[in-house]
Amino acid sequence: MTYLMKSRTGAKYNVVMGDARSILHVDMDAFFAAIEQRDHPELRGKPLLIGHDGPRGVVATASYEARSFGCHSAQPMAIARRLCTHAIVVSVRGKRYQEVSQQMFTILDAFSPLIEPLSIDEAFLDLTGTERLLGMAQEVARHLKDRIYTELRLTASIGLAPNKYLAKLASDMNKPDGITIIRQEDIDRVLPPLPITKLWGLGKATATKLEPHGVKTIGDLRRQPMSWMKQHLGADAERYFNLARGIDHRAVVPDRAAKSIGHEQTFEVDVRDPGEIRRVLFDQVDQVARRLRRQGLCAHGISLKIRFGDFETISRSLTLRDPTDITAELWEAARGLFDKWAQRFQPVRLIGMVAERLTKGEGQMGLFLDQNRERQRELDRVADRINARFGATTIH
Ligand code: TTP
Ligand code: MG
Repeated sequence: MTYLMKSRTGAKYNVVMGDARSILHVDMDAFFAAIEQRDHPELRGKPLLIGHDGPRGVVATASYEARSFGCHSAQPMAIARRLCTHAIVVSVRGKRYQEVSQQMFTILDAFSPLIEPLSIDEAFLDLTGTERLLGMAQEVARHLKDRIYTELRLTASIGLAPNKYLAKLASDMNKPDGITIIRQEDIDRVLPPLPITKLWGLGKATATKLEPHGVKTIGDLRRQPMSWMKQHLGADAERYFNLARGIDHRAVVPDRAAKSIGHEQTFEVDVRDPGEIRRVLFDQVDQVARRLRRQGLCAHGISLKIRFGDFETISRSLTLRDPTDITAELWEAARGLFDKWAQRFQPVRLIGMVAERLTKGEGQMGLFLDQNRERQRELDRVADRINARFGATTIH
């Protein structure tokens, strides 16, 4: 439990008891749309639909102006356009959003060593024990939002809570541009009225299944005994039982503990030009290599993921002769795999690259006697420094 206390001088500080944690969840507001409005002032204040404007097009996200007409992510573009006839449709600029995402994560790095990325625009930060260094969680949240706005001209919403589930729930409660705190003592007031789909992982299908039993809200579910839960929710019963009571012991797992680091991109239409796929793949390798180096990791293997328009997905992988974090070496391996596959190229819907079987990098210890490798490594270091100062894709 965390209590807020006031000292005689009026300064507030946290008294943490037991195993109480302080978890922050940050989620950018209308991320792709906000970037477009920032980069193109003429789009500000207008309803935007980001996505491909074709018969098969889907909305990636809608600006808040368009959301008031009922437009939202994953909606067919044709339907969104009907709901908001004056909306402006803007194509997805994946590379740009990745760049801004990296800048956002660089800002987060200053706030906690324990950062778990959840998606392109959201992350958990464990702030437990950082009060003396950074101030109280609320102040950290405000400061973080200010930094994001000052440096990126974008707004984020933040949730603060004793665990991951509640923090994520909280960040969604006052979107956009909000800070929401759920304290231990708020749980029994905040959770019961919410629909059960607010339980992490519980989808519409399960909700529809439970509805005939009179279970619509988290409060309804809390009234069911464990035997009922087991009967209707099977292996997930215990997890939902706990979540419904605001209990979630999962740790914030930083990226560096990740077993793999990857990037993938879905195209709006199938890409017929192998050269274009190769360019996208190069960017992915570059980003992955940079993340490996930032986290002091080397990959023992890589794999490519390729999906076609009919959703068939194949993968190709190889083990590297020496584990590496060197861009040129990872690219050589990825390019080799790709070119071999591309001998019988067919149009591609999604391309992805993953660095696998990661270990703490040997690179930093200067064990490499191979001069050529040392030179590559120095080049990467220079590029990383320049990119850190001037933004993500200044130099390859
Ligand atoms: P979200 O954080 O879910 O959505 P958002 O940032 O646009 O809006 P908000 O958080 O304020 O509700 O997703 C982040 C980005 O990921 C989003 O801008 C576009 C992309 N995205 C898709 O491409 N398809 C999807 O189905 C979803 C949900 C998101
Ligand atoms: Mg978001």
